[in-house]
Order: sequence, then structure tokens, then C-alpha cells
Amino acid sequence: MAEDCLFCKIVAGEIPADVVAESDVAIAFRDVSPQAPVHVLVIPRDHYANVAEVAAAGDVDVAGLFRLAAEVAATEGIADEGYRLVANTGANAHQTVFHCHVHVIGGRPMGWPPG
Ligand code: DGP
Repeated sequence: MAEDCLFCKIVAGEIPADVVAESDVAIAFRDVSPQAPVHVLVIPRDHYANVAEVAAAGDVDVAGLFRLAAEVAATEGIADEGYRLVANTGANAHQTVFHCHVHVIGGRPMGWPPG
């Protein structure tokens, strides 16, 4: 657990969150500021600043993030119509919380490329 990390505190249960799914390596909870009818964040239980740090740590957490994201898409009912996975990484990508997270966004059509 990293000191002063908001998402570590959610993992620890110190800050409440609307948790929708869990696994050994990751948890999924609704984004506090949803940008679509379905907007869930999937995060590793262990602290990594971004997706690159997760990738450097080994295969288990990387696979675990995507496995739980796919499970969330299925249980939220957006798997068939389509959804977007986003891992904002660094300043240009507008990462604001520096505990790796994958946004699972769906329930409406989305444009491409992103703005
Ligand atoms: P990003 O810009 O990729 O770093 O997205 C961070 C997301 O985290 C943003 O969509 C809002 C969400 N968020 C920030 N604080 C909280 C919180 O305390 N609870 C929940 N559920 N989501 C949060």
C-alpha cells in the first residue's frame, strides 16, 4: 500500500467505493464521475503508478486486470454491444490518479479518435 494513494485506500476499505467485481489481483468499482452509462475502474490490488509498472512486474497482474475488465463488461451487459478499455498513462493522457486503473466505458456509442 502506498502512502496517500486514494485507490490504495479504496482497496483497503478505508474509502468507500461501489465495488462491482473482485479477484485475487484486482478490484472493480464505479467511477465517481461517470462519463457513460457504464463507467467502472479496474485496478490492481497492489500499488503500481501506471500500466507500464504493472507490465514490468510480470504477467499475473496484467492478465488479471484484463480478465476482470472482461468480466465487468459481461456482468454490466455491454459485452455484446461493445465497450472501451482506457488506461490513461501520464500527463498528456490526462492521468489524474497515479494508481494504475483501466476504465471500462460503455452503454453508449463512442467516437474515434478520442479528443
Ligand atoms: P484518470 O484521469 O484516468 O486518472 O481517471 C481517474 C478517475 O478516477 C476519474 O475518472 C475519476 C475517478 N475517481 C477519482 N477519485 C475517485 C474516488 O474517490 N472514487 C471513485 N470511485 N472514483 C474516483
